[in-house]
Amino acid sequence: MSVSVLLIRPDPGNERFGLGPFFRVEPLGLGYIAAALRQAGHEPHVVDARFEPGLARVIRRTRPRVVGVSALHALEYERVLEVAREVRRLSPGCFVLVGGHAAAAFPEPLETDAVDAICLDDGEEVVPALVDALERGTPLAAVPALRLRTPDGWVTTAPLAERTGLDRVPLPERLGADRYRSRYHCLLFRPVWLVETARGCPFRCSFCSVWQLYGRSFRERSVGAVVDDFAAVGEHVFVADDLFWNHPARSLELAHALRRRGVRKRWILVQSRCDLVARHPELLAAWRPLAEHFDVFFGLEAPTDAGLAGLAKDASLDETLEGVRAARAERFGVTGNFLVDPAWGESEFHELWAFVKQHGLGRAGYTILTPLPGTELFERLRPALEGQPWANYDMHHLLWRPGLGPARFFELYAETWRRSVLNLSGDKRWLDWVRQVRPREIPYITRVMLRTQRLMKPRAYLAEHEHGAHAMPLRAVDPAWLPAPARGPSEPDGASHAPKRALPLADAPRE
Ligand code: B12
Repeated sequence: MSVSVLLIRPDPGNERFGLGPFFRVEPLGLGYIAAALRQAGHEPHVVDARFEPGLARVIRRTRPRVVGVSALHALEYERVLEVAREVRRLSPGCFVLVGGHAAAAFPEPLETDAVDAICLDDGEEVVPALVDALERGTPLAAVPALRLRTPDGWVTTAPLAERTGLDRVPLPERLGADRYRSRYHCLLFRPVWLVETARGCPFRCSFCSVWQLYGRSFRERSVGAVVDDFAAVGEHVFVADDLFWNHPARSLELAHALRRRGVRKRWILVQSRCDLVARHPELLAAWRPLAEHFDVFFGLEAPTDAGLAGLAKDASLDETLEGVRAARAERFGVTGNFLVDPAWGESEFHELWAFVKQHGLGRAGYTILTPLPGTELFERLRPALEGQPWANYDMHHLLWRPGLGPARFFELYAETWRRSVLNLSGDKRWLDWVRQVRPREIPYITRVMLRTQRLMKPRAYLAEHEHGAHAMPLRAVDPAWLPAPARGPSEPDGASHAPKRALPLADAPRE
């Protein structure tokens, strides 16, 4: 029998700082789960609560037996639990399941009475298996990759026999997301579609929770499925892949297949590494014709070799510069992110500003080094982080006492943002932004740009830090808890499928 399953993308609620207001994209993970449920004969409903808040009405409309709530970011844990509690109150008979990156990487905060199970892996196999078990009344303990609430406490079921192949569900169901399509945007571009061609990353950057969840594995969707997806979506595409172009031969094949199909978009954004494109400029040349505007978001991270090594980036500053140069040579828009460490003194800020200026990196953004749950860094700093609200894990809040003290730290952090193109009193003015958009988008881009100005106001950060809804005193970090600088590359998952530092990426075996 077909089971009605409601899949909810909650409103994270905390978007005063950070990327949230500038990038709103569809819940693609729920689209893949919906497709898997449809394949299994069930009736999925995807609801984006950022644009459709009334849960009571949604539940009346969809009459679910199972409600799945997505927890993509750690900053959303508290909101996810609020949604779960509301579902319980409105529909006590529903089974409440939580899943998504943050839930799988670190389920602990979700283990409450409001939740029945937490998905510890990707959802394409696990969710239909769980729904089938509920429908048939078979033991849930036999469903893989779950944290399960039982009368004896929370238990973990067996892991999936192997990582879910991405072709198991080749295309997402976009029916749900299409109801909100006009609301999805990335800065200037609207509406936006999210497309996934591959999942995972073989590198081991200390601040990232993705490789730690997926054991440095890297999975690819088949070229045919990706081409069908690209051909079906609209003119603005954000590629969700953790590391685009990781497999050069397949990336070239994909570019050629897309060109043969006549795919050409108005805008594409991908996320990649500088060292990768520095070594494979032919990928840039092959992909550039596929869009009128093509942005690449690089993990720039640090302006020095020592800084990169301290983050286990396994790349050099020369490679950063070569990657940026290669991308610019092919007329890619170069964006990216630097990490700002709360341990910094004045000189590290000045070093960053000088680097950004020298290399014209005004389109980069800046985030505060944040120990994400699911990382080793988080485990090390745990004693100092105790009690910090999850909503503050948005990379724009301090979670422990900075070396310079909060007031001076925020002054310098805001000053760092003032050096970006988002600063309307900097080199790029409001009129320059407006000239880039279609006339009907002018009111919208004006609103977005006004909101971004908060990133440049030290007083805004300080007010948030001292009196914000989630204000919490900061503890000092014992230097012994901080990671030792740069060790040699360790082995992923006990296997040997991660690229060694000296190997060209083309030779890196994949799962
Ligand atoms: C797209 C994306 C965004 C989008 C928003 C996405 C959205 N829909 O709202 C934007 C660009 C806005 C964004 C912003 C940020 N992001 Co983000 N984002 C991603 C990214 C790159 C891809 C997610 C995705 O769609 N993947 C493709 C789909 C198909 O996969 P999926 O979502 O994982 O879904 C599968 C499973 O997770 C599971 N699943 C998903 N939902 C559910 C629900 C249920 C019920 C179940 C059972 C299973 C399940 O099944 C799905 C199918 O297998 C991830 C990287 C990643 N690997 O997760 C980072 C990631 C989630 N983001 C991250 C971060 C840190 C941020 C920011 C804080 C960064 C910043 N600089 O400000 C901001 C926060 C914004 C805010 N205030 O809310 C971190 C989160 C780490 C953490 N533990 O919190 C990640 C993991 C990146 C990283 N390398 O560390 N992000």
